[in-house]
Amino acid sequence: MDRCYQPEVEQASREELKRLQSHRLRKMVVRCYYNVPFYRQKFDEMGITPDDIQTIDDIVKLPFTYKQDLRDNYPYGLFAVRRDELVRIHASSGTTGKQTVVGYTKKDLERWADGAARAIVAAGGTKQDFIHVSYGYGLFTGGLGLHYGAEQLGATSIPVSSGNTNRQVQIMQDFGSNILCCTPSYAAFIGETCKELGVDTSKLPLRAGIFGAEAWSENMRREIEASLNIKAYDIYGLSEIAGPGVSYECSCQTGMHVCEDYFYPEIIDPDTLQPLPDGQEGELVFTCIGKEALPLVRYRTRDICSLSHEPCACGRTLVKMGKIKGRTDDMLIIRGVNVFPSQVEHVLLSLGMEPNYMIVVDRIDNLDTMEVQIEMTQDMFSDEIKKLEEQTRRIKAALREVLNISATVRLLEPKSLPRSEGKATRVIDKRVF
Ligand code: DLL
Repeated sequence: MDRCYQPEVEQASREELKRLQSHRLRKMVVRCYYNVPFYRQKFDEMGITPDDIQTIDDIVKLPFTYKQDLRDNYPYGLFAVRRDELVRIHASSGTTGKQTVVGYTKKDLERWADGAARAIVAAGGTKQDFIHVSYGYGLFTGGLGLHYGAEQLGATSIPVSSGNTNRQVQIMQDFGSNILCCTPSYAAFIGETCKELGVDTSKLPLRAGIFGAEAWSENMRREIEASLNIKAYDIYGLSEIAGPGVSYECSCQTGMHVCEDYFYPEIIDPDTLQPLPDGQEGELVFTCIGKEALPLVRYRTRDICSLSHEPCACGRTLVKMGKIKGRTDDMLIIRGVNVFPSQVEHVLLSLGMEPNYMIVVDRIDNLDTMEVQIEMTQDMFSDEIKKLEEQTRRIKAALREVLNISATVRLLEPKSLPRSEGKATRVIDKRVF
């Protein structure tokens, strides 16, 4: 059995959790109805009042909230507290349109730090550990999220932030980092840099990594574990709900336990909007039952995964969400076939390639085309042309088998694709819709 940071919640019975969730949902609905005009109007339109919400099962009566609602009420329109109660602002990166602004009260920050502390303990962290935080610090929630989680636990945070990769390796060696926190793509790059610098990672005190903020495959996990000689744990979060620590992996690594005392998850069919049972994949929806500043109701994350209430051998009773397959808005539709970048990554790594690739989608003569550009490893680079052609054929066949469409494969010279220090960009879509 794993050690837990807050066993009274992480190992609570389903009945206890349900009682707590019902109590918090009732309080939250009152807060939204009386403090947020946007929600009052929505509830009124649907003919519901706070009295209609008694238990957590009543959650299905509530309206959904969309990213667009945050944009329409930019920057602070959905906040449920006075300005003087706010202690922190963050914002989501937002590649399209306006970024979304989120706010936290002191209590919100403590609860978010609880989530991140739970994640560190679930990854085997203790007060004795040095937590090397290489997520970006700033409006992005990654850096400060793990930072406060480490301090809340009583561990020692090393707030390196992202970038300057040689220096990251130097700090890991000199300061004795035990747990590395960054995006999986940056972890892969740090592993590659260690190799280049001739650093023997088996000699480092580094034991574990807490990696999230982007989708990554099981093969990518194995690749990072081997290159850094650690155990790699997944962590999930999103600015609108809280940063990293909304859910986290335990030593069983069969899904991420959701902090469902603060963030209540549902899976819905994105087309019919109906809730889906355990095990079925759909869109993840969160309700912030434990937040004061920005208590979003049934927020549609666009992330695709499934939930499981199966007992976990780690001893935690908190529901688990499966690995995120992708986002509904990341999914590429190529000649009518749904393709997730994570599927491409899975194929490449299973063939022993490195996780350095780019997917280029275009439309030529009204037909979608997909090119997968892959960096050759040093070994491949020295191979003869015939061998390379054979490799290309093998990759093409494997991609076709998994994706059900054909793609062209272009092998690039080693180190020709940009490395990511944060969330990696894997797709260039040149089509005009
Ligand atoms: O990425 C918060 C975070 C920081 C999570 C550090 C984990 C570690 P946003 O920038 O708002 O927040 O992006 C949120 O990133 O809706 C998912 O699509 C994706 N995402 C986050 N964690 C994971 C994960 C942070 N473990 C969006 N696996 C989310 C897959 C993830 N996707």
